[in-house]
Amino acid sequence: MTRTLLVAPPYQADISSAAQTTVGAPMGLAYLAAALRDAGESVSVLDANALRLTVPEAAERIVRAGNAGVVGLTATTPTIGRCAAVVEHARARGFAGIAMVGGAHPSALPAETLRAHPGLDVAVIGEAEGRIAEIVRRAHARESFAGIGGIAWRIGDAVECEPEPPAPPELDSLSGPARDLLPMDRYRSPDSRNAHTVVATRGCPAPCHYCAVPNLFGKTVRRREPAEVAEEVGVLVRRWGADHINFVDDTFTWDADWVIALCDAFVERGLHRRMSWQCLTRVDRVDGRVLGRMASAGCLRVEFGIECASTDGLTALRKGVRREQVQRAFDRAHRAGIQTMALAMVNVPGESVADVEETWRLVQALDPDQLQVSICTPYPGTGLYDEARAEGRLRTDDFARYRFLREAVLDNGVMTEAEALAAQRLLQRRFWLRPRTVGRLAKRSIRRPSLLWAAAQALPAFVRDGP
Ligand code: B12
Ligand code: SF4
Repeated sequence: MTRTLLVAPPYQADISSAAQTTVGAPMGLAYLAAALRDAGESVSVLDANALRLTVPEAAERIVRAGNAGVVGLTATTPTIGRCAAVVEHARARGFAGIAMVGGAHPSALPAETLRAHPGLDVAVIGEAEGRIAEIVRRAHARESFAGIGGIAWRIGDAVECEPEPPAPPELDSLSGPARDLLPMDRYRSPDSRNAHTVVATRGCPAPCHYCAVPNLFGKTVRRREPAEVAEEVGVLVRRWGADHINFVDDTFTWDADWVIALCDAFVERGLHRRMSWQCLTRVDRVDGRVLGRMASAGCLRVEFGIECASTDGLTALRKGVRREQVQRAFDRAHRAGIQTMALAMVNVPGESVADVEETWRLVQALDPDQLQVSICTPYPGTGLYDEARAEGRLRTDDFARYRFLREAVLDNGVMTEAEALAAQRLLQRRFWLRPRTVGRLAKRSIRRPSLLWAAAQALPAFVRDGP
């Protein structure tokens, strides 16, 4: 019988029509499951999202799993309410164990999370591999969590909180993610029906005002050994049939020498012939040499956060990049033969509808292969959230609405909510319906039929609700 069940709540239906064509593994839970197994704990993972379960169905699985003594859920800001709802439904069906949450949202607002959701008992702050076995042991034994660090817990009507987590463990000392506990046949992306996620680094030193990553993973980039990463990719290819890898690191190319060593490790093992890969990075952390090596090691696409075109907007976001650097990075990637995805933003503090037009001109000049337009959203754990809250510029306290592709919860001081939403849709539609984008997609679909499948999946919702 499973004593501990880790749960990823359902959220797929809430993200954009285009984003829904990607289903990714809950990597945090997979790492935690491995750490628990190492400690001899019997653990299972329920990826309710990939399995497309509803909240009551997920709760039913918790109860059917033999009523695990501890349930641990992973939460971002828009999914914290969903996590609490899963627990409530499970309790209504007889679940009497300890319910804990971790992830970006509880890490930013641990005590508030417990106060807002009486069904939740424990909120864990930051990376938890080093502490999870002890937390779970104490939860089963119903002992106090005092002294663990980086944790909030409920005692009767009160909430105790130890806000400082201990330093996270070295990444190479962690056991690899317990993929055998995940529904591996469910993970896909537009590029492949067998696409899998890898985490090679954690943390980011950049000062971006809107980003929760430095709060969650710290302000230095911690990297795994390139050979270890290549071994993990090799297992994904051989054991799980992966032919596309999505590196979800936030600034994959922070260290050029590390990237080159990783590319060499792929090539030495012949992996570049068996899979393609993509990553996310900053425009000021790539040059022609690195991009060239990435291309020859199988890199299909790089995603760059371009945010917005106006200098004032970039200053408000504290992005720390200039427009010339953005253009240079896209030109270099295209010259190296790597596709690009531009991650743009509207509703940036102080931005007007005219500024959004400027962003559209920038997008046209960059000529990316793909575009995602977010609506600037103040997530807890960011400077933007603290500032917007202090200045009364949050349009709602309902965290379920903090979905950066669907809602405009920040009053940016200039645009109305309707204008911000319209601006996002306009940019997305202009881009995705332009003949150049459609033509490229059609051409690439000949080599990658999964793209056609993804387009067919996304199209009805795209036409109905917008991107
Ligand atoms: C890949 C990714 C996605 C994928 C999700 C794939 C998946 N299956 O999870 C997609 C594209 C679908 C996505 C969507 C969204 N994402 Co996202 N995403 C990421 C990204 C880049 C990597 C996630 C990851 O794998 N991290 C690596 C693992 C190891 O870390 P982890 O999951 O956080 O887990 C560790 C700790 O948090 C903790 N922990 C986590 N869960 C639990 C549970 C328990 C019980 C315990 C004890 C501990 C614990 O321990 C883990 C191990 O150390 C992160 C940024 C980042 N670097 O993490 C953003 C990030 C998580 N996303 C973010 C956001 C905002 C979203 C969206 C809300 C955007 C939107 N569309 O509106 C949606 C929400 C969907 C959702 N999952 O809730 C924000 C969250 C901020 C916040 N306060 O909520 C982040 C931090 C990005 C950012 N720049 O700010 N995302
Ligand atoms: S947006 Fe990207 S570069 Fe900026 S802090 Fe977050 S992860 Fe780092």
